[in-house]
Amino acid sequence: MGKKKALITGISGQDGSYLAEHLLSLGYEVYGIIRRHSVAEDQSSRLQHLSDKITNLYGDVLDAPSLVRIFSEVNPDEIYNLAAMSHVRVSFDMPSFTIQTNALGVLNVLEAYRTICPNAKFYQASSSEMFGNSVDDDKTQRLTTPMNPVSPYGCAKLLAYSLVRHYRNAYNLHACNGILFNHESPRRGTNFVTNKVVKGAVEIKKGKKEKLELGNLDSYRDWGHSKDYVRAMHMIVNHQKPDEWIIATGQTQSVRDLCEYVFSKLGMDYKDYVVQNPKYIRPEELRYLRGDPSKSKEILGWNPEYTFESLVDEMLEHHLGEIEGL
Ligand code: F7E
Repeated sequence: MGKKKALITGISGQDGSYLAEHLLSLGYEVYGIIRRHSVAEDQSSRLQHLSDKITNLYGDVLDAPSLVRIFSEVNPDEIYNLAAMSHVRVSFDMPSFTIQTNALGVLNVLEAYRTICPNAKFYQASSSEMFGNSVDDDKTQRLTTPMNPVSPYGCAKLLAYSLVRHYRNAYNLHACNGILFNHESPRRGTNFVTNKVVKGAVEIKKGKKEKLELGNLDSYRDWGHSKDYVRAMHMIVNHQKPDEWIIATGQTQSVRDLCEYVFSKLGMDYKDYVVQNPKYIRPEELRYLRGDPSKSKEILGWNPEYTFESLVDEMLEHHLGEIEGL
């Protein structure tokens, strides 16, 4: 039997690059869809070390003909739909684009899947942002917690999630939803709060910056490592029954806890440097996330290797190295 073929939309993102590495290590042939960018280097900067091992094809989830061409050409065994406009605050500025990409784009992908390669297995990158401010009495979100999204991003992800379930049932497809809580790494964009705080604190430590401007310090997130979460994606797709899964650590920290940890690791007090800028406050905020991953642990055997501390330490090491290298 030849190698299994995996097709990843959004391969140029944080998760796409780690997933490509993981699938290569398992012996897969990896194909990715990338959008054209005027700076060619920017469209695949996270993939440079893999360039001779993967095949990237130009396409876009909003361009249905490109999906038809690519799905026919590759004929994948597994499809990972990670393409999205992934920044929640930006989704308030670009609601229509967000909903087109994160919801209608998924519909385009599902249609190409259903009509061209219905025997493939499909993974959809669903998100804890779908819960909005719903939380169970024990301060946890689980599969039964109502979903009441509070951002254009969350609304679009909820529509996509529902479409995946509908396509599974209506057309008997092996289509799965992974509801992933926040997951970070040194490859995280620096406009997400973890990498923004780590990079900002390192720059302050090195005298390259005086203040760090943030929004709401009192929201809580369940932060894991992207490397652990892409392993879960593969397990989800390869479980015998297509289903919904929560991937989270079960721990929660506030943005303030994050600042305290990062600055104190560098021998500083965050209160001397962090200032609030209203421009980073969201029109409606998801205040608290803590996921219950027990089903994924019990049935898939998934377990995260990183803790909050080892995740942040790895990000710190990365940024300290970058600055040293200047
Ligand atoms: O914000 C607060 C902000 O942008 C986390 C995406 O991967 O996870 C991510 O969405 C928290 C929020 O991630 C700043 O208000 C304070 O409460 O890092 P974030 P997110 O919005 O939780 C979910 C699961 C996804 O699916 C998304 O794709 O931090 N916060 N001050 C700030 N956030 C940012 N970005 N910048 C600040 O200055």
